[in-house]
Parts: sequence; C-alpha cells; structure tokens
Amino acid sequence: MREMKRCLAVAVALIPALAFAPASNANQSPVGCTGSNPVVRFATETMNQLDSFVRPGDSIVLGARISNMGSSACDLSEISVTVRLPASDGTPGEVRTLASDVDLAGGAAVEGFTEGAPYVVDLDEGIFNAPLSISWQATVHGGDQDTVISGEGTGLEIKLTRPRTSLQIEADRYSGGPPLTVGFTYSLTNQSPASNTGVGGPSLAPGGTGGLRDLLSDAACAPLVYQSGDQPSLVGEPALDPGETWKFTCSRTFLLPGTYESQPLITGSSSVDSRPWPQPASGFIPVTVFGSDLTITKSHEGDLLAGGSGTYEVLVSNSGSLASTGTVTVTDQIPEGLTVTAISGEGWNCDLATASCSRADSLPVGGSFPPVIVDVTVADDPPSLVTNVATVSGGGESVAAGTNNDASDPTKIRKPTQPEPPKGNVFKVVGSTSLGNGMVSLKVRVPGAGILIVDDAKKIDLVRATRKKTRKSGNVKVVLKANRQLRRTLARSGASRKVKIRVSFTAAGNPPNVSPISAFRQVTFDLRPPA
Ligand SMILES: [Ca+2]
Ligand SMILES: [Ca+2]
Repeated sequence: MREMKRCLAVAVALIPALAFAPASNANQSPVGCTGSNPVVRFATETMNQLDSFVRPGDSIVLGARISNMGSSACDLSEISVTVRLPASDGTPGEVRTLASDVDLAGGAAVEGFTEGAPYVVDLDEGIFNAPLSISWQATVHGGDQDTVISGEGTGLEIKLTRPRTSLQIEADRYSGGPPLTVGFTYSLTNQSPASNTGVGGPSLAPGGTGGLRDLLSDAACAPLVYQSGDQPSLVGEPALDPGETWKFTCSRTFLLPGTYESQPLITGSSSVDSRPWPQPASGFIPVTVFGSDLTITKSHEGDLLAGGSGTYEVLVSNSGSLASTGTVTVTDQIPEGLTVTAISGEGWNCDLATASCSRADSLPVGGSFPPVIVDVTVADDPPSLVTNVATVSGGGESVAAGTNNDASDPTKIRKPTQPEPPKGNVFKVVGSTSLGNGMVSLKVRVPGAGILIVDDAKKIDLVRATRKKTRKSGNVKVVLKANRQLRRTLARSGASRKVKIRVSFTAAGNPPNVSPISAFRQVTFDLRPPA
C-alpha cells in the first residue's frame, strides 16, 4: 500500500494547482465546509484497458481516482480504496486494497496506480464477462466530531475474447531418399468459442502481404496456396470465421538427408481486438530424408609466415539421417605457395603425394571422424592470401547430398619483415556462418578442456542457449539455433537478422569463484538457405 501512497503523492506533485494539505483531526476544515462524498472510480488506465475486450492471461493494471471536489467538500483523511476481483467462475471474489491512509484536502483530486500485482485475467472456460467493483472509506473533517463515511465507486466489466485455432498439417509422404518431393496440406480451423451471452467468437483476419487469404505461412515451405474453405463474411473482406476450415497446399523438394519440421506461422489478427492471433503449438510430424550426408570443415591457426610452416585441421561429420557406408575420402587441394609435408589422422590411411586420406568404417549420424592434420611449408615468396580447399566424398551419400562436400579456408600469409600481430588470448571466436533455416555455425578456439556456453549477449532472448563440452585445446564447432520468437521475426520480415551473442568458456577444474572468459560477436540468422 506504500506504493499506492507514493504514486498518489507523485500525482499530486504534478498538479500544483490543486491545494493539498494534511487534514487536522476533530475540527472543521476548511472552515465553513459542510462535507460531501468523494467521487471514486477506477483510474483512466484501468478504464481504457477494460474498454475493449481482453484475453485470458492479460494483466490489468489496477488504479483508482479519488476526487474530493464537491462545492463544500471538507478535508478527508484515512481514505482507503479496495477493489473486488472476480473469482474464476466470474462471481465476485478476492478483495484487494489499492490505497490506505490517504489524506485529501477539500477541492483536490488524485489518481494513482499500484505498482505491484496487477490482476491477471483468469476465468473459467465458458465465462466471458465478469465484474470489477471498487469501494472506499474515509474520515471526514466536517465539525467537532470526525465522521467515517464509505461508499461504492463506479465498477467496470471485464469482457473476454478467446481466439483459438487448430492446425493440422499432413504430408503425402513422410520419408524417402533424396531428392524427396513432399506435398503438404494445411487445415486451419477457427475454434474460437462463442460467448454465453450470444456474442460470436472472433474471426481471423488475414494480415499477410500475399493476397486476401494470406493468413498462414511456413518458414519450411513456400508459397502456401489457398485452396478452399472461406464462406463469405458479414464484414466483406475474407476472414477465417468461427467454425470455418481453410485448406492450403505447399510442395517442397528436399535435397539433403536429415529431418525437417514444419514451421507454421499465423500472420492474421483477431477481428475483435485487432491483436495478433495466437500461434499454433509446435511439434508437427517431421519429414525424414533418408541417407548419410557427409560435411566437412577446415581450419588453421593464425597467419602463416613466408618461409615458415603451418597446420590445417580437416573435420568430417555426418549431418544426415543414416550412418555412412563404404569408403570415405578426404582430399586437400593445396594452393600455390604451400607444400604439404605431412598428412595424417587417427584411423585414416593417408597418401602424402595426393594429399588425401581414406577410411572404410561407418560414421554414425551426428558424429565426426578424428580430424585429419595437414602440415604445410610456405614458399619464400607466396601470395599474401591463399585459399585451401578440402573435399570429402564417398560414405554412401546420394548425389543430392554432395552439394556441401567442400570446405574453404582462406589463409593470410605474412612476410617475415612485417610485424607480428600481438598474440591474442588462445580463447577466440574464429568465425560464424549462416546455415539458413535459422541456424548459425560458430567456430571457437578453446584453450583446453572445459564447458563452452553460447547464448544471447543482450537481455532479449532470441537464441537457444547452447552448451558444449570440450576435451582439449583447438577449434570446436557449435551450431546455434534461433528460438521461436526470432524465427517468427525472420519469417515475417523475410530478411536476415544480426544478433549479438556471448561466447563463454569455463576451463575444467576452475574453482567456482573464477568467472568464465567471454567474447562477443554479431552473427547473422537467416531462414533462407545460404547463397
Ligand atoms: Ca469466411
Ligand atoms: Ca554431403
């Protein structure tokens, strides 16, 4: 209640024209006053909020306005204001105090809000209306004897709307080898209940830019084509009215093995309150494209030095849905200016002359082979920048899955006469690449065994927190995923979005009071596949 008093005090301070003096006890103040009841009502903000429909879960700010401006008003003290909230069945329920022990001089008015605990709308299914009432009590200084008066203010009515849809997505096939073409059918039904007083449920008004019936999109399949279901609305423009089911279709060809989920997004709004329509729940039946899919990354440490030597690391992973089968071969296409001096890797059979390595064991889904290490020497007068490309092949992957089998590693080469750049911390964010589909691949150099945590650097939550255990020093790859909110933003805008992330590393065995080392970086999220 202290909060209310403070707010009231602030409100008064903002209106210096209004006289505000503490009322004295047991006397007539101001002299000659005869007394009149104060006028108490909800604050303007509360009234504005309840002027239109609200939804379950909305927070209603509770505030009051007390006016003591009758023509012969006496000073009031010990004013208290209470509000009666509805119970979940819509009948009058809990009483909450909004203000207590407020003094208000004759001729003054105050308006204020409680800073804590707004009323969160929580009414049973089937309840669409509920009352909110307000009461007051005050001591009036109208003569030798103070008197206590009380009364009811003007109440408000909470009017509810419950926009609701069900979405069913069906595929004409759910799995197969690549290229896999799948036809999707989306059935979106407006299930908003009608109120018990006969007011119909809200309609879903399309809000997309793709025409009159663009109210559903899918970040994983485009364009969605409207097929059927719209009955004419009373209000002219097409709308998904209560009880209607609209059908849309979409076709997509999957080239890469893996598992794919629909990412539906409703782009319309409610016809009753013009607010965005609630989104459908996630978890739709995924489509699986069978097969192994070998991918490759390549990295090196620091700049190379003319006349010196360097080391590259090549990592082969399986991002498909089946384990690899048969021989896997990695070939390093050494650029001019570099010469391979050694190539090896645990479990690999390597050939220095062709700078290639092979192995025949199977690579499980999501796994990586031990890295191939390529040692090079640098020519005395090499180009200032070389690009080393490594290629992976084999493993039983389909032709369609071969589009991601190269990795380039641009490398700067410094002349010995050029100054050496300052040695940075061995913990460093090496680079980031958008993988499309709301994912970003991040390469981080860690100084040893420990825990790597990547998450939003700012308070707004856009990226799913990702955690990775590291066993030793070297480069590790982390795949970041956009969360639902960021996905929606990306789907709505159709553009990419930069997000600042924090990369933190806690070395294994660090005492708990040693804070992790951190680095920040802007990374770009995109739903579209990389160019
Ligand atoms: Ca309609
Ligand atoms: Ca591949």
